Amino acid sequence: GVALAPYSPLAPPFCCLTPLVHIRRSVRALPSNTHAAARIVCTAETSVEEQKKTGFDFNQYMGERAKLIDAALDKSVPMQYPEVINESMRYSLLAGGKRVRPALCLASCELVGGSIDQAMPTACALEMIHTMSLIHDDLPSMDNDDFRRGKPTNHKVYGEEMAILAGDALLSLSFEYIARETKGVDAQRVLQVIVEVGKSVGSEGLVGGQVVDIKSEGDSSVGLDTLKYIHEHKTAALLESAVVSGAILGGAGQEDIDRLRKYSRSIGLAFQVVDDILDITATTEELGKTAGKDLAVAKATYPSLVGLERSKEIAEELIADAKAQLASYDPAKAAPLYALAEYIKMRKN
Ligand code: GRG
Repeated sequence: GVALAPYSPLAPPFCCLTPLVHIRRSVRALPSNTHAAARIVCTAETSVEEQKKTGFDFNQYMGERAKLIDAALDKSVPMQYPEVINESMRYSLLAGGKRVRPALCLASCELVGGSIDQAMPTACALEMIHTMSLIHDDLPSMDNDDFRRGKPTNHKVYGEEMAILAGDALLSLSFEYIARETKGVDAQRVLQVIVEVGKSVGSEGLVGGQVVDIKSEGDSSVGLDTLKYIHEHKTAALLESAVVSGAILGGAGQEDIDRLRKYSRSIGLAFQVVDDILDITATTEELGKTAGKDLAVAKATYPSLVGLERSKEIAEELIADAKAQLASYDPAKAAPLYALAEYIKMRKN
């Protein structure tokens, strides 16, 4: 694979801050090139092939989008008293990451005729929520992980108390941010977005998925239905609310919303199926987080239940279903969502 979008992972002026006072001795920093690998990585062949077909340069597109998103995120959490919590929030929020959820939100908004500005506050909010879920997921009481996005996890740097609070503060800020910063969108639509995002985070979304995931650990009777529930809630729900929120903010009618919801459900499940595959096929360096974790804790995954080859076919089928939902749009306008779906299938990290 090749790194497709090399750009500065941490926005100034905080790129020089190294608040590592709480790092335990056992934590070794990953090699310095890990950070670039924690961004958009695809196979060279695939991206070239896709580009020839569509004339759309996904690499360039995501590089530009991530720069815009990173700049907006940088502004969203200012450094102020008590500094340590803002530093901890910024540490994880600006630690890189592929920015798939905000990119989906912006692309969906533009597809239905909206602008980047209309969707950017929600795009930032989605990344805040995603980041807080990663911070909490990595805690010793959950997955107990040392590395995320190629760096020591939040609690390894700031301690558990601060990591919990940083997650809480990011979650709270996300909803405040949508309500406070969304401009040029009818208030009713902003409310609709808050409901959509809220639903995708709580017990009907991420939290519900995480609960069933935790309860299923070590249970060898977990089957495909339970696994699908976990994946659809823990991972797909936020991707769905990213796409659907973008469409709502861009002024979409019900037909477009329904179509894009179907698209997002397919890419959402595919995203986690690919995650399951990468856990056994990619290295810790490539992933920027510990590889082989699912196998180590005997977690049910698509490869463990249906095998690696069938898992790849399922991802392929889901992405084909997603792309089919875009058939009625102008191909040039749908190119970003089309390429994002393709990327989710081919991604290497
Ligand atoms: C949401 C209130 C609230 C609590 C959190 C811990 C938890 C409840 C849920 C876990 C959610 C979780 C960690 C799901 C995994 C989703 C996933 C596939 C993450 C990896 O996403 P990428 O590959 O990561 O987009 P980057 O780092 O690129 O952003």
